[in-house]
Amino acid sequence: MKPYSLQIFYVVILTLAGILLELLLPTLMASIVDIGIVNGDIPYIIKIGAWMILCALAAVGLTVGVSFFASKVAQGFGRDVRKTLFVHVENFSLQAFDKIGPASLITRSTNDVKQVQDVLNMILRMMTRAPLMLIGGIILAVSREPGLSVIFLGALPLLAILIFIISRKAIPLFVSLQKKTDKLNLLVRESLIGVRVVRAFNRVQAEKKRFNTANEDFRDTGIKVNKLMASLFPIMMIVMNFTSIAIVWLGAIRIDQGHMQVGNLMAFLQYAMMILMSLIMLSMGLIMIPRAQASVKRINEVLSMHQEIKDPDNPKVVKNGKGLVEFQNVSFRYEGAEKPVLQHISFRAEPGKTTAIIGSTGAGKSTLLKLIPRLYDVEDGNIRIDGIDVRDMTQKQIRDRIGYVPQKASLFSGTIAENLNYGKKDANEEEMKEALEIAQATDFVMKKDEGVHTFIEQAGANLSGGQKQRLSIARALIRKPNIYLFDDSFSALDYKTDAALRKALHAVTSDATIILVAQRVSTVVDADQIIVLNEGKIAGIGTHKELLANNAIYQEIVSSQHAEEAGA
Ligand code: DUT
Ligand code: MG
Repeated sequence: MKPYSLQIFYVVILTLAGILLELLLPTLMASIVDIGIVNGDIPYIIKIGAWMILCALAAVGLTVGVSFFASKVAQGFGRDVRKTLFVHVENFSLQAFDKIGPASLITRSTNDVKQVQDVLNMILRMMTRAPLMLIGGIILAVSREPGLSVIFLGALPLLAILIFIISRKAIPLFVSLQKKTDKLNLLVRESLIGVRVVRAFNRVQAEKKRFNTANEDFRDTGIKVNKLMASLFPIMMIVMNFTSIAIVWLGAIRIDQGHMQVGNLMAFLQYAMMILMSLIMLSMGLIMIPRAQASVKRINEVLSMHQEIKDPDNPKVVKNGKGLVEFQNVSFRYEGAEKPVLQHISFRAEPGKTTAIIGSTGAGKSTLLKLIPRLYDVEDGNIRIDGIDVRDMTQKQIRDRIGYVPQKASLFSGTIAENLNYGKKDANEEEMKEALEIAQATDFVMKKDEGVHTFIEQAGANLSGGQKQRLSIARALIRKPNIYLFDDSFSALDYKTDAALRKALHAVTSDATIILVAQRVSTVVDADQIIVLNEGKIAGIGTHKELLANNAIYQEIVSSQHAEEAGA
């Protein structure tokens, strides 16, 4: 809030001025009645009346000003928090990211921030106004008619007790409402992303039901909260109206006895209403604050998640490194998993050579690749690039040298060129063409009217699986890194394209270290070394020939694929 101190100061000053004017009104009215009407002095009535109109108009103007500055502060604050959250989440370790999950992260950085922002706006407008009004009202009322003020001794504690009871009930409901928003978000997100699967498996009805359950649950809690909040106002009105009755009654007796004037009673009544109204405003605020607090807690949970993967204080710098990758006794487990995914992995992937990793699904191949750019940190052992532990380098330094093609090609909405720019920020058209050529993507890109400026929909929805994969390869190639990581990147390509791509790749990446994960034996046969991964452990390392001669698991993979091809 610090950057907004000046605006907040304006809010307080304008509120104070507005309240002074409003507090003046009943006093002016009292003098109209007690002096103007009692003496039949018409010019006096008109003069004071004009003052009253002026005060009222000025008060309106000031309130507009208050709203203006309050909105500016609240909106600005919301924007700042969203920005901080976004930047923080982008730098998050993936372990932390997995823990909260994208659905909740989206709710937290939109809906929760909005809650806080709204309450902030309300605090600025009402919570500065209400206490000032309360104090001013009490001073003026008591100084005017100390005798009548005893009524407040009854009304105020009663109101306070009621407010306390209601807020005690409402606050937990607000917290659970926020959790249910998360759940709704999760379900909507999941079924929208999986819409094709949902339809293909005739799960539309089931999805509807799943969504309806969550939706109704949300509604029920929402209704409960609203019922409670709705009961607040009538209860307050009852207290207020009975207070007015008591004031008029006692006031009438006092007027009858000649202790008080009519105008005074009218003014006192108005001050009493101001006092009670400001109490109601305060109580509304007190109920809204816990609601925002629930959101604040959720936001802080994200902000306080420290970045588990940190750059070292004194990073080592690689000079003229060729891209030698070494695993030394590496073990790794995902957060919360009981069994490690990888155990005692040791191997060397040398520059100018291709290291292939093969193994059944779930063997840990993708996990192994993710450890190299430090998307996750190893649990045990170490990974070295050119002899330096990856944890002793800055993440930027490591990643600048790596071209990673993930198993699931993820593209961003934008043009093909913009997507390639993720690989290299300032790549020119020439470089793009070259990368696309090697990735065997030229054909389909150039077929499009706009070439590299063709627009790609969110997540590459308007491309085929193989096209996405090839663009994702081109994105890695354009960086010209020392180390290439291909995670099953040729799986969606037909045999011919697969072979052509690998041939073209070979020509340009002759000095680089290539580590590729593959399912097909045909993709790995030419590799300089093949690592057979089985349930997170290395079951054998060697060339195709060597493994074929003496590795049972490799033999099994080869024979099963031969059988498949023969069958086809
Ligand atoms: N796993 C997790 N969390 C993740 C990713 C994977 O718990 O974020 C588990 C699932 C699996 C194991 O780790 O049991 C290995 O997964 P990986 O993706 O490394 O397997 P793979 O060898 O790449 O399988 P595939 O050939 O299906 O790509
Ligand atoms: Mg995988």
